[in-house]
Amino acid sequence: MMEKRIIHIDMDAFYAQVEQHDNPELRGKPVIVGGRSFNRGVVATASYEARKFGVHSAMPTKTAHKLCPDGIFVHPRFERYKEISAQIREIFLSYTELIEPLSLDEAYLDITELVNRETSSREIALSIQSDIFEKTGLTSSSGISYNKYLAKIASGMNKPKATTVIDYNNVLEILHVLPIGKFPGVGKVTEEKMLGMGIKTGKDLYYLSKNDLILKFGKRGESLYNKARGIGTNELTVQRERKSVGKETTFNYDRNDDAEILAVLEELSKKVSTRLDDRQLAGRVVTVKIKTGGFEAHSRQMMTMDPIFKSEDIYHYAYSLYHEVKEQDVPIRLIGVTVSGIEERLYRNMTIYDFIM
Ligand code: TTP
Repeated sequence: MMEKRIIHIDMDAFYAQVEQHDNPELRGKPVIVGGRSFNRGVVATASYEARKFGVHSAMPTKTAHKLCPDGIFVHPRFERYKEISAQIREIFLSYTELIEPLSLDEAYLDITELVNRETSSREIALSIQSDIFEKTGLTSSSGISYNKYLAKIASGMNKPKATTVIDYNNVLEILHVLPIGKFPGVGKVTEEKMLGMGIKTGKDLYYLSKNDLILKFGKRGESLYNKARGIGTNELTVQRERKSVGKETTFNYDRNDDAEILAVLEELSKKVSTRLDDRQLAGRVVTVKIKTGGFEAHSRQMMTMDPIFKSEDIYHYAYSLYHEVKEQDVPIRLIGVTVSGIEERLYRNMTIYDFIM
């Protein structure tokens, strides 16, 4: 079997670059895209000029102001980013249908079939990046490797405007010096924990035994062990259109106690939220359904003001729907909550409310 060739493509400072592209007077300047509300706003991203001041994604706008008082604060224009994202996907599709989008500006492509004696994977990546630039005027970076997580590491290594290959001959050398926080799947919390244990780089990780890692990090220990060694999946999850995300529970006896049932509903809302979050999705319709002890099914649904994904927002709607659908003194055997009207999320660790000016 032929070794897979996976490309990870990621636009450079995406939202900020779009703003600088569309408004030439912003070029070369520290541009900070995000919520402008001084007290509640959050930075979505910053141009490379602003990053020099230490400004970064998910930082409160207030902090960004302090670090970079001359920064130009810009409100995000999600519709525009979505439009460009669609143009980029068209370009990907002109190469292959094996695409796994990760967010608006980021995707894996499996180009194994396109590589041959005349055309290397690097040339294909460069060609995609130059198509993107021609069509949108925007720069991107790409990483190429034999599995997904290595391709992702590679695309981040030499940003911006870079094309980087990780192969068997350089993989350990690269992983050994990689800061632990740069390993995909190692979030802030795990990073802190690792630093506390003296694990600073991929090399430190490499020298821990599998048993030790499993002991300290549970199920993820094995994946961390593999990640230190260049081992990871090369199978893309080619996106299907998702219509809804729902969870339900059947009780082991019919229930009538509101507090008890609502506690379950809250748990279900959390699960739906996690599912949406994993896939960077949000939805506009919440449905609660119940089945009575007599097997009658009832449901109610409600449209939300904005696409939602946080568990407290889902539960907020589910809570009032429950009170509409549940009849007093009629015990139920099943309850479920579903979010539909699904769309891709335009912002990650924040809701639309964080952008209120
Ligand atoms: P990223 O690709 O993570 O970052 P980036 O494109 O801004 O910069 P880099 O060149 O370092 O890759 O995110 C893509 C877009 O998603 C980003 O431009 C803004 C948005 N975003 C948020 O809204 N919140 C976040 O916390 C992050 C990380 C990104």
